[in-house]
Amino acid sequence: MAEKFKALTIAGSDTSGSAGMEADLKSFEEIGVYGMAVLTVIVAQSPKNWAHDIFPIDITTVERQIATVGGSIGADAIKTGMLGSAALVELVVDSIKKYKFKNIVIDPVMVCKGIDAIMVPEAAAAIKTKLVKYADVITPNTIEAAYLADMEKIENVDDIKQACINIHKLGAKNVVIKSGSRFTSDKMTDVLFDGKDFLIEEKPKLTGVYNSGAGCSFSAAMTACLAKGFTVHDAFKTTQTFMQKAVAESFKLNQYTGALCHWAARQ
Ligand code: PXL
Repeated sequence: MAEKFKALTIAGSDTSGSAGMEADLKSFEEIGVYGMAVLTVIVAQSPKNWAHDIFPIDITTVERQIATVGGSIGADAIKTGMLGSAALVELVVDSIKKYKFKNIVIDPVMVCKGIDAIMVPEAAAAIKTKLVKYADVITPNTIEAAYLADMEKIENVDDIKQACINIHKLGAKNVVIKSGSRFTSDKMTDVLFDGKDFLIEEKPKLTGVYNSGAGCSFSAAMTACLAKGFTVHDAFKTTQTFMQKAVAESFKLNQYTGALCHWAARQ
């Protein structure tokens, strides 16, 4: 029987199912990795205007969940998503050291789709000063990358490359920045910087698609690939293929948002 690999996400729940822990577990499954989840916050969206409310899980409960995996099961890779407070960021840092987690993918969630202001500034500051240095791979969007890189704006591929260099200096081993939906260009550009070389993937921007949860899913797919023992470069390429299919088959959920079709490659 083929060896089974395990990945852990430490993330928030997106009740609508398109982002957060839900997107992570769906992505793990599609890449063929057993998924485990530590819940940090619950995000509920208003049916009236889709405003996001964040309900934190208390820190002891989060600590106990991490102990379940770290103390007895282990994980071949872990991913962090929305952490919601500086205290939770610190708990994650302590847990990485305590349980010697490896293959660490940090998705430094500071904003959600449609929101460009950093949601919890003290958590963002703790990510920058305390967590980034543990990343084998970090996957910020352009807003998060600008914050981490101390840049005013990221508007083109040269800006992305500069941000990669700045974030690598904070201690992240590999930096992945995707131009994403916030770029006005008609191309999508994903950049991987390994501290030496840039790997650049460019493709035409798909129109009429939904991409809520694309950042979470991308980062989770990378995590699952690392859990299977892929190199970071191979993880990046496999994730490109997975994402392209999932976005192409995305579908509407309601008047505000839609979701990726994580199972598109299976059809
Ligand atoms: O896509 C960022 C994100 C991450 N995690 C959770 C979310 C969102 C955006 O809605 O709800 C739980």
